[in-house]
Amino acid sequence: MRTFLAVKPDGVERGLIGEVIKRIEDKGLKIIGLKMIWLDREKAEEHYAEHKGKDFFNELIEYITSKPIVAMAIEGPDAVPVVRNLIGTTNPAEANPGTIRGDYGLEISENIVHAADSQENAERELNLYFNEEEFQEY
Ligand code: 3AN
Repeated sequence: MRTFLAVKPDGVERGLIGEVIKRIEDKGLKIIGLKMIWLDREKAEEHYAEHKGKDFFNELIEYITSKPIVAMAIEGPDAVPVVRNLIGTTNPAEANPGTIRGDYGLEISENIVHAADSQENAERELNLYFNEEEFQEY
């Protein structure tokens, strides 16, 4: 199974790219695609389309486009739920210690990483950031 993860602007700025990669690799998951990109507003709105209309939408788009992000395609058994468990719950203040958000975050608006929450969203998000031929199968 494949999933999509992104280190968000606060994670990039704080120098947590390596820490996130380490946890994914330590778990035994395989990174098959990796790139740093600076989202424009249009692409950011497409990514977060499900949140359009919510009161935090504008703040979310401003934040996700404020600095580069690091996008990853990850492969492994049950990659979608396994990566969701690695990152922890949306609100870092409530996320369990041992998870990325639990160990490094405090604010819901700056929660370090994003990961797809279903197989359907994983495929949608992977298609948004990668072309199939960019994946390295090894
Ligand atoms: P997750 O990132 O755990 O899948 P979502 O999809 O519910 O969580 O939310 C997407 C992003 O929107 C979150 N990572 C967070 O940055 C932001 N967000 C969600 N809920 C709120 C909120 N109540 N206030 C501010 N930002 C929020």
